[in-house]
Amino acid sequence: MALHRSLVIFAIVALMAPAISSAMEYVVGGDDGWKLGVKYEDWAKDKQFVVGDTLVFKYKGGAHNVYKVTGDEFKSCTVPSNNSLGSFTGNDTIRLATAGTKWYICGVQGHCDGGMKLKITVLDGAPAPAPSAASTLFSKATNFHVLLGMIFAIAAVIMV
Ligand SMILES: [Cu+2]
Repeated sequence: MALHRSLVIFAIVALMAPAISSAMEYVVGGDDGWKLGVKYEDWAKDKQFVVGDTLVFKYKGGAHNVYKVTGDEFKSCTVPSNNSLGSFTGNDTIRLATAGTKWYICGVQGHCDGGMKLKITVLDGAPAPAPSAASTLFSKATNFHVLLGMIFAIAAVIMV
């Protein structure tokens, strides 16, 4: 009986794990957060952002802020008159709702020119074709994970 229960729990965990990991939350800049002196281009380059993921801009409240801008505003470090991201709390969360290129800057005088600018490309929620061998392996592992979960779920049902 105890064995059956643990199998069912294992199956549930195995089935849910890929779903849980599908939406990512990214703290912009990692441990550095959102501040001067961080190369956000370098931070973003090895990450794959998809619709549904979340960006979190972490900074000391009052020291910085975050504006979503256009590509032209990004290039010229122009702060828009409206604040499209809501309040500046130092823990500003942005859900990536649509695919495409997104630009964010700090609106404090001189900070965008000083490097506080982030450009990312957001992909559609559907899994993109894996370009590298490592990614292919990972996606196969995920499929295997689901399959394993299903097998255990079926086995558990039969055994009960
Ligand atoms: Cu700033």
